[in-house]
Amino acid sequence: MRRNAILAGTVAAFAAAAAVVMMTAPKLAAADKLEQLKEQGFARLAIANEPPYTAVAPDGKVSGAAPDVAREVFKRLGVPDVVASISEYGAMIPGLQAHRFDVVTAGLFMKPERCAAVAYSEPVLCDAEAFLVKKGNPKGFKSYEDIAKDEKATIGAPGGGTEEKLALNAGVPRDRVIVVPDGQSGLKMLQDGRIDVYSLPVLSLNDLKKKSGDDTIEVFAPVQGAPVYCDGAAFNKNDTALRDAFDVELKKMKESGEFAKIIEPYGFSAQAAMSTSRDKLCSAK
Ligand code: 6CS
Repeated sequence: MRRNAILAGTVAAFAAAAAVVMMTAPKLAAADKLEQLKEQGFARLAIANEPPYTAVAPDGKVSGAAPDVAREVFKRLGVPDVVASISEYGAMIPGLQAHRFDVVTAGLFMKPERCAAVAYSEPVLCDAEAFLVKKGNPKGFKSYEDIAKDEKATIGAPGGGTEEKLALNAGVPRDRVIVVPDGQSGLKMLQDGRIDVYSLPVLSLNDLKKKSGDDTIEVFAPVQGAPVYCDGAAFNKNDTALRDAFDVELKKMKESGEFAKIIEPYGFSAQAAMSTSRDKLCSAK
């Protein structure tokens, strides 16, 4: 009889210990994530190479407003460097969930469906949407609906990106929404007449147009009916402790003016990011 009582007690003790481990393990893992990055010496960023949001120079140097903010925040957290890998927008969230990188810092705009899949920081970069079109905008495209109505019109946009979704949601048929891997490809496709419109955020197209030196094209902005979006740094859902630590430093930089000093030379507005919040952007209709 006594032996059974001891056995039952032991089993109960083991069950209680297991429950504690189950409850605290994820938190410990999350808190350890920052320790792991400190030991690793760098954070792995996903970027798109879409200036001025993100850029990789021929020598491999990573810049752009989003990586520059992330580099400074991680430095303050004790993670001395960042390394970046280029990803299509549509592959960023799956890559984050597969732990191929530690954070997406690429202008990945906050939208409810993305907010459900990742842990966003507070807002960093805000921008409206734009169209790159032939000079004079000969077909008069001012909205995604205008493109839907013109049965022959084609629009280029990043695969899995916001502009692709906006075009499809506005009624542009799938076969008239052309996936474009990067800015240079989109520019060339427009110049060659293979698409009628190339859509990216305003600052991206302004940068592309300026560097092209091509006066036969122009930027129409803002696209009518499209929201102004803001991105945040996007973390794996299990890394909310790391995300929270990132937010503490981001808030200090917003309050000190350091945040504005980093993003405003790229053309972004610190005020636009500081006048909204993750909660507002993730609950937007
Ligand atoms: O978040 C997005 O999906 C969009 N963000 C940027 C900065 N460029 C294009 C992309 O579709």
